[in-house]
Amino acid sequence: MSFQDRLRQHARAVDKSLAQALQGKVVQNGGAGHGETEQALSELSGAMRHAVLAGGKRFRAFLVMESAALFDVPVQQSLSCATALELLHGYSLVHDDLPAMDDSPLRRGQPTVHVLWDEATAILAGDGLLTESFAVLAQETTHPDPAVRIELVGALARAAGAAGMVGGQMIDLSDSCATLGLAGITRLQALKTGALMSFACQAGAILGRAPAPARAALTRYADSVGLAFQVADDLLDVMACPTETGKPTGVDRDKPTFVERLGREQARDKAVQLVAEAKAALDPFGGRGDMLRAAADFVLDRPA
Ligand code: GRG
Repeated sequence: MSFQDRLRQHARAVDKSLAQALQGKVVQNGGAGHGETEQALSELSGAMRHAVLAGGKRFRAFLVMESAALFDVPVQQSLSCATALELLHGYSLVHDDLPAMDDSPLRRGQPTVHVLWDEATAILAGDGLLTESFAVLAQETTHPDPAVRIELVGALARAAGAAGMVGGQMIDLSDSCATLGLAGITRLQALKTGALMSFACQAGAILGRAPAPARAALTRYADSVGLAFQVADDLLDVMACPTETGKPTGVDRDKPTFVERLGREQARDKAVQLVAEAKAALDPFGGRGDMLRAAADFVLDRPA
């Protein structure tokens, strides 16, 4: 099967699983309330569903599914874990788009949650998605062994939290960001974007109880892919238009990016080099790593 067909196949399964994960959650739990209460909870549910179901490439989910496939993990388990990760990714995008952060009116070609609802609903929808993500990860469908589920919960919490994505976002928003050199930008992006990509690949290894060398190889792969993804994002920001990206472009103009520091050509060269490093990290898996190799190529020329 081609990479594009596999990406579509996983995305369809993940979309269905995400819809199930969010089905009736909020309203059922508030069933004792009166009409207005039910209406408020239904708004929250609608905002959460919009945040995750209105598009998305499901690239992180793909990484979970394909890294798990290396170790013959049952699809139901990797799908459950991929669903948890996409819920959490959805939260990060809703909060990132808020006026206090990137203040973006568009995401995935659609109005953002705070535009369609309001800021308070967007904050709560993000909070709801973040917590639901861990509820899904803790379900038995993710893995029958509670020790494996606990390892996943700990790994996702670390990747998403202050030592990972949240820390990266904080650096990104701080004044110190303007003076960052290449090493600083690399660290910022490794936290903000890379940490979740790294979790995606580690999750496959955790589900498959992979030995340490295989885990290390996947970490090297994910680090390079995560950075290449970000360089490609920076290039899209300066080269694509909003109809292509589904979000405003040119927004990084005041921020230090790989493109701003290196220029377009060198930034593209860097992304090409990172993709080659990612593919080389998969050598221990031989032909079984081909889908992940294709995923690294996809990052270079991905649609927004
Ligand atoms: C608010 C705690 C907090 C964190 C936000 C992930 C993030 C941190 C912000 C996203 C802002 C952004 C545009 C980052 C660039 C790379 C990136 C993560 C793009 C969005 O991911 P895609 O392209 O999105 O995989 P889809 O829509 O395909 O899911």
